[in-house]
Amino acid sequence: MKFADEAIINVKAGDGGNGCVSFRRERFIPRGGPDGGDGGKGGDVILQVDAQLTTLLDLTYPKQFRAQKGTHGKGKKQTGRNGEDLIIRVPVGTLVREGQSGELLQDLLVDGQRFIAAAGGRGGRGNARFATSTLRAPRHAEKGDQGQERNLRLELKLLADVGIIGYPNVGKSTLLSRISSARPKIADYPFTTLTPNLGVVIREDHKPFVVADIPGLIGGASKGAGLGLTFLRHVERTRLLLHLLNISEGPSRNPVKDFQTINQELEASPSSLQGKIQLVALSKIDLPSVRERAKGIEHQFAKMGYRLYLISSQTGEGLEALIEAVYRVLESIPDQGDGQQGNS
Ligand SMILES: Nc1nc2c(ncn2[C@@H]2O[C@H](COP(=O)(O)OP(=O)(O)OP(=O)(O)O)[C@@H](O)[C@H]2O)c(=O)[nH]1
Ligand SMILES: [Mg+2]
Repeated sequence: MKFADEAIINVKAGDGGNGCVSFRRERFIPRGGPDGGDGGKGGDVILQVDAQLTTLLDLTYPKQFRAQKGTHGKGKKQTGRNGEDLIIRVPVGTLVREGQSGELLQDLLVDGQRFIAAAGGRGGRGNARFATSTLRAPRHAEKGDQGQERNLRLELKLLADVGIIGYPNVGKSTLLSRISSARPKIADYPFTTLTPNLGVVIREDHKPFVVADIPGLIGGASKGAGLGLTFLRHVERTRLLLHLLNISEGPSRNPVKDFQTINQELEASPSSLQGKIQLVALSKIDLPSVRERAKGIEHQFAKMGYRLYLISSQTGEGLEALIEAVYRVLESIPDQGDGQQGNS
């Protein structure tokens, strides 16, 4: 499966132009000195953050990015032209990793931020530069340096404040569609959501916050079951997780066990989700079978130290109380990016 939030690209900066070997040839000046110019510098390949972008989709094809070469130096001390830089636009939250080792090279967070992905080669010096009092007619010039080339893995981490997590089909996307203007696909089967959806929650007297609806998780996800944990990196930077539970499938569903299973997967993930604050909500409270069991489940969670929010994305019940709780948590913890950037 191909995800637009990851792209493997090859970047090659421009080679520097060669220096030139040349001598002045003019009438009446029999032994003109060396006048070979320097080669131009090769263009850099630069990644630049563009806040308008939300995906890396544009980079999945083409995969190769080449900046222009510098041109060679010429006689009469003419310096070669510098190659033009190639600018690749990427969304906010792009992580740049070395293609093979996966080593993190840069974390692109701010609109306009730039990272030189491959540095252009230096232009070679022309022979005019090598003239000395003892060597008046140097017959050599430098070749331009080669432009840097490397493979990079780009990953997009969405910068959401809140991540909605839970089993497939519990109503995560429906909740997002209810509290924000996002319109994710909703359907009565598991794994409807294949890539994260984002929405902004706007309420009077509050700073808007961004919610990410993450594809459903299942037991074994850390070992690749279902869609795996690929998308958890999107919630690494969230300040809070909203853990959604659903028991509408009937009494076979044990919400405490579901809650623990997902949390074990989070523990097993390489990302830094352990210990993130979670709000826990039981969805589809409009269904009589759900409401019947809600009280007992509330008690079970209270014993574990969690307040259980009872919500229905269909009727809207409990949603404002949940959003208020989210605001309270967000106001009590530092902004995204602070102290979390190193954990990628
Ligand atoms: N009765 C009722 N049904 C709901 C409610 N919320 C969601 N549903 C239904 O539950 C089903 C699954 O909803 P989704 O929002 O697609 O669930 P999801 O958690 O995003 O699922 P995945 O994307 O597969 O992980 C849909 O048929 C929804 O209409 C609710 O509050 N009440
Ligand atoms: Mg969904």
